[in-house]
Amino acid sequence: MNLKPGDPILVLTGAGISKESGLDTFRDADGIWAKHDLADVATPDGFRRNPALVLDFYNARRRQLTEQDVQPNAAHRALAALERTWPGEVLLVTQNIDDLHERGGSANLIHMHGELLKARCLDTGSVFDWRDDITLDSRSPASGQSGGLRPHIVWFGEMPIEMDRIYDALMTCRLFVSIGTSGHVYPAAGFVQQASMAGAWTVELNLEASSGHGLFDEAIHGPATELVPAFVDRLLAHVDAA
Ligand code: BJW
Repeated sequence: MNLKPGDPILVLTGAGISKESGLDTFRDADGIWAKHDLADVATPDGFRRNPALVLDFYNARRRQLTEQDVQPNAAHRALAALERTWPGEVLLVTQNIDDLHERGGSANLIHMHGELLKARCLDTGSVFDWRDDITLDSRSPASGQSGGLRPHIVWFGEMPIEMDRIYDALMTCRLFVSIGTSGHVYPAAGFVQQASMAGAWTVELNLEASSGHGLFDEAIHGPATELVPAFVDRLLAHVDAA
């Protein structure tokens, strides 16, 4: 890896980074898609067909995040330390809808698939902080309509958030690190090729080889709470040596 202190870094995270905090991944054997049909709970059609089912699915996940003792782990905290210490931009793009990166201390962060603790007005598209259940009767603060809210989540077939900013960062980063994602969902699964074509060194840190592991310059496999702090230490050694 030919990286200089100050070179821009882009980190992509997925559900695997929050697994050791107690949140399920999607495609592992015990994952969310083993218990729920994604066409029912994670598509605009599913929401049109049965909004109560979709709201319940996200209400339960929101309650788990706010009521159970779900805390950021060593991997979330290590990425925050990287952002604080690296003498250049560290942009964190997460596919996760939990708030564990923020609570771990990260600030330069894009939630490309939305946020569990936000709600969106169906009429105006305005987005609000929202920690309670969303029900069929919840009133939108923007339109005043009862039943006028949906979770602020990017479902299949919808455009992920802040894609222009992400593509700009993919073109300029010198290091691209993908953590805890299976590489099945686009456009995130294609980021490694875009960063690589733009000249970045690319690294996968994942429990097991992802579907696109062969596209990375380097792939290290194991639990995020071990791999990420060790990798951040390795990067920060560049700063100490400079
Ligand atoms: C550990 C670990 C530990 C376990 N330590 N690791 C080609 C090009 C473009 C689009 C498409 C395309 N083909 C199809 C599409 C459309 C579609 C898509 O990708 N479908 C595929 C299934 C084929 N994509 C879309 O519709 C997206 N929108 C879109 O494409 O708009 C048009 C567009 C075109 C071109 C440019 C830009 C835009 C929207 C996707 C929305 C995804 N939504 C979900 C659900 C909502 C959020 C929620 O409910 O939480 O987002 S699906 C679900 O998958 C969720 C996740 O964010 C996402 C990714 O999952 P992730 O994070 O990778 O989890 P897993 O479970 O798959 O993997 C976990 C990994 O962790 C595993 O590898 C484990 O081994 C590992 N792990 N423990 C480290 N301790």
